[in-house]
Amino acid sequence: MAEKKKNYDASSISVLEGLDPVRKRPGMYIGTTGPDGLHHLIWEVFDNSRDEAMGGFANRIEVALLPDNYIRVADNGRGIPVDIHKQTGVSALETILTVLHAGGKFGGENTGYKVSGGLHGVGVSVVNALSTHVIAEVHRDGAYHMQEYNIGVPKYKTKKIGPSKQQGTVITFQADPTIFKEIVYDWKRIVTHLRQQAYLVKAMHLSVIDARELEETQQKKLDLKGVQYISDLALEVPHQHFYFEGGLRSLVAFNNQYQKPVHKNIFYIEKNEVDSAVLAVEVALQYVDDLSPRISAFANNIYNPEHGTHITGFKTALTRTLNNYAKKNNFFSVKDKDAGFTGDDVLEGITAVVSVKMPEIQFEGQTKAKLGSVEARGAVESVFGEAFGDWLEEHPDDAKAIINKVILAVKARKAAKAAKDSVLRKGALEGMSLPGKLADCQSKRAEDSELFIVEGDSAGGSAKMGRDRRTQAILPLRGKILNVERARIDKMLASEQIKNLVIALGTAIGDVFDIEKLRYHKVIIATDADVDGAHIRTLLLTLFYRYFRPLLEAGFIYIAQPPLYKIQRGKDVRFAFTDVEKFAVLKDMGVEENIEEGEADDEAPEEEEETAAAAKKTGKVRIQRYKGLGEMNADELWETTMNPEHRVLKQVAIDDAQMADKIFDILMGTDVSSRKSFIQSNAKLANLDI
Ligand code: 0RA
Repeated sequence: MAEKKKNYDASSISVLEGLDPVRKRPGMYIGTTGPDGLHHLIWEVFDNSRDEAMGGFANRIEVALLPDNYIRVADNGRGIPVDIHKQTGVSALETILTVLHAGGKFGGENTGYKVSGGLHGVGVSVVNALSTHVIAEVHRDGAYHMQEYNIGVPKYKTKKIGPSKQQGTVITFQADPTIFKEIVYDWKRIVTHLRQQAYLVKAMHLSVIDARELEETQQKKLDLKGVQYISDLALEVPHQHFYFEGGLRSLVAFNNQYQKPVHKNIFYIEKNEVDSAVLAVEVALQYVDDLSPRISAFANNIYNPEHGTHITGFKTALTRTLNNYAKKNNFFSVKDKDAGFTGDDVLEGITAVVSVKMPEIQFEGQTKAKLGSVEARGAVESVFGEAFGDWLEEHPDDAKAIINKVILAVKARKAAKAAKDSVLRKGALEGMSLPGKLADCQSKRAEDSELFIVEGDSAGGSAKMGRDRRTQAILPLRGKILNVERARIDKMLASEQIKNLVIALGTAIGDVFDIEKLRYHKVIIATDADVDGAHIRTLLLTLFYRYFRPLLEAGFIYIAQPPLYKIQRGKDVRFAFTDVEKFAVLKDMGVEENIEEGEADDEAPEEEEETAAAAKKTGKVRIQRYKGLGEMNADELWETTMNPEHRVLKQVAIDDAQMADKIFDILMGTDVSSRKSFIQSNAKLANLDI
């Protein structure tokens, strides 16, 4: 690609520091040495290539997962400089890879585009320090250069291998297993993160390839020397390609793919060089037929799930602009003195993405979840407000549809408020005695207490008998709970089931929600391993997602994993949680034949005992498939599902709030056809994996 800005050479690197501190305290640089930190290595290397694309110097990036846990990131940018750096006396390439903070000092004034995000942008040298092996390849000025490193130490000087017609950088690294607890890359997570990144750089070709497992014939093709893109080798492996001409506009369209838009056109504005503190503001939005807002915020391409100053500015401008437009175009009745939209009214059903780029950036807290820089607020407010006002004037059909949608929200708000006030103020929840259905635990310390939400009265009965009553409380749920996705708080609390649950949790709900009052630090959903069970679980997760999100964020919500099979041979009783485990158990018992399969609810209990007794004598193996929790007796339920020493719990995490939101939308929202196709295509997945 053509060079745009002033030429850069090695002399601009100024800060010098070795890599020892990184290996001593990796957490300081990449957060954790768990899965987050491991994946952070990829983001770190990718970010450099992405910045090269954002600057207009590259338009193609490839991230490849290779055998032996190698990760490879390639781009067609300018190539990392290879000339000798004055201060270090070694190549700029070596300096960037072996000197802490050196990478970040490129860009800024030199290139005018690179913006540093703090945790991101710690530099590729950190990745080098935490890798057993790194290969850096540079195609630049007609030549192909290379250098390798072991745990951050160069194996040889940067060397010129030969001529090259290509241009760009390829970084291949292998994370150090003595640093990371476990080296397992999560394909889904990588694809999700990179897709999101692809939206942030317009018209960038981004490929993600999973070439970890290759057949022998394919393996031969994988001689990487001099090859810039593995995609070009046409391997038969999983891969994804992302290319979004419209940038954030495409992201809004993607977020709305399962929704019903209330107007046709997506609003979009991009403004560069807003003022001295803000390099760029970009906003896209479209309203859909839904109640909740979905706003995604980015600062320097870092996703901010907790929003911050840019979103504050956005909301202020949104409210003001829509009020002005409605007033000017006589949408408000003259008689109504209280006419006007509140901040909440204009957010109902909005899908928006706001992105800012700043040379100096401040986040609140360690995780970069919330933008703190004050300048972002005014910049977004003025850039977006002005552009959105103009757009409304130029798109009267869209404007009218949006205003009508907001007017509907106002009406609903007034109706709901009246109902909610009566429910909440009258103390329907607070001070109310615990529901009779709840078998509470003895402990009053939330840290020690667990609440099992159990499907059905019969399983509830077994759970009550089998539990450790000191710390385990049981709340049986009868049948389906209300689908809360589209219901308002007032309607929800009219449901006995939900009211019981809310009272049991102790936190109350809505404006008066208080996580400090939570009565259990483990809230465990225990439903059957069938379609109904999956549905109830989804409904509960929707409820938690919509109204008790802090509980999800704090990691208080779990899903019990009851076994699928009981396998018995004489006195030898074992449980299997998957089909694979079942076969392993059978193999371990030394049987592949002579198996008797049974289902408890086809047989009377006496018969079952007889069969078991017969099994003891003949050495026959009996396999029972549990259709529901209710089929287990109290002891079995305790032993397999409730006993903290043996049970398996799956913690529900909102790793990616957007992804969870999407699944709930599909499963619970208005768009019936996409729900159908989602359920059909995911029918085999037993767990709703959010
Ligand atoms: C420093 C200076 C220049 C480019 C880069 C670094 C650079 C780094 C990475 C990391 C991955 N891909 C990259 N591409 C470029 C500017 C070089 C110039 O002015 O020619």
